[in-house]
Formats: sequence, C-alpha cells, structure tokens
Amino acid sequence: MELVSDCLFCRIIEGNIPADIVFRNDNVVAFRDITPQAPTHILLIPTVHVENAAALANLSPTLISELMIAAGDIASQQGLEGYRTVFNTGSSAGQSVFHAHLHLLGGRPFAWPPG
Ligand code: DGP
Repeated sequence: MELVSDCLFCRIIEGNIPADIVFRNDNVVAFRDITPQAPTHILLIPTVHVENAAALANLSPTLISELMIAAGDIASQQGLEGYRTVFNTGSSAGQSVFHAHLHLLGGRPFAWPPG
C-alpha cells in the first residue's frame, strides 16, 4: 500500500515533517507525540498507510503484532514499569489522524475507566 501525500503520518515517515523519532525499522516508526498526555507519550505507526487498527489487523496480523512488540521494547528502553497502549478508532473515540497509530503512554498513574 502506498504512502499518501496528504497524510500527516505518511509525511513523517518520509521525513517531510520533522518528528522526534525514537525507533525505526522497515515496518514501524515510533516518535514522540506533539501534545503529550503523559511524561512519556510515543506514537507507533506502520510504514504502510492504513486508516485504523482494524484495517491494519486485516491487512497484516504480523504487522499489528510488530507494533505491540516494538511498544514493549520501547517501554523497557524508557524505563517504564507500567504503561498504557491505546488505539483510538473513529472520531467519536478520539481518532484525529487517520493513519493507524498505537499510543504508548507512561510515567504517571492512569485512571480506569478512561475518559
Ligand atoms: P489520535 O487523536 O488518536 O488520532 O492521535 C493523534 C495524535 O497525533 C495526537 O495525540 C497528537 C499527535 N500529533 C498530531 N500532529 C502531530 C505532529 O505533527 N507531530 C507529532 N509528533 N504528533 C502529532
């Protein structure tokens, strides 16, 4: 699947928009969220353009697993004991960028139920 020129996260993958990238391989890019909701707030994205997590899982169960594995590795590197991983799907759930992304949040306590 092609990258999309008017997609913010595709442009970050291509290096056309700067980002604080903490991890990168052929399939996954991870960078710090521009509006962090926790002391550590990192976004992990696939290097293919798909709209949301369900579409990603359908496209490649392996790739969505790679996001989770990378999130665990990054959490360890960042020294996070506990952390939260979130996929927002659809605007009513808070999704604002329609390129699948996994939020990795840590460094503070988290409430449940989420807001
Ligand atoms: P969501 O609301 O779940 O679609 O998450 C999108 C996240 O993307 C949101 O937490 C803010 C972040 N974000 C938006 N624009 C940029 C940007 O230009 N750079 C970075 N690093 N993060 C961005």
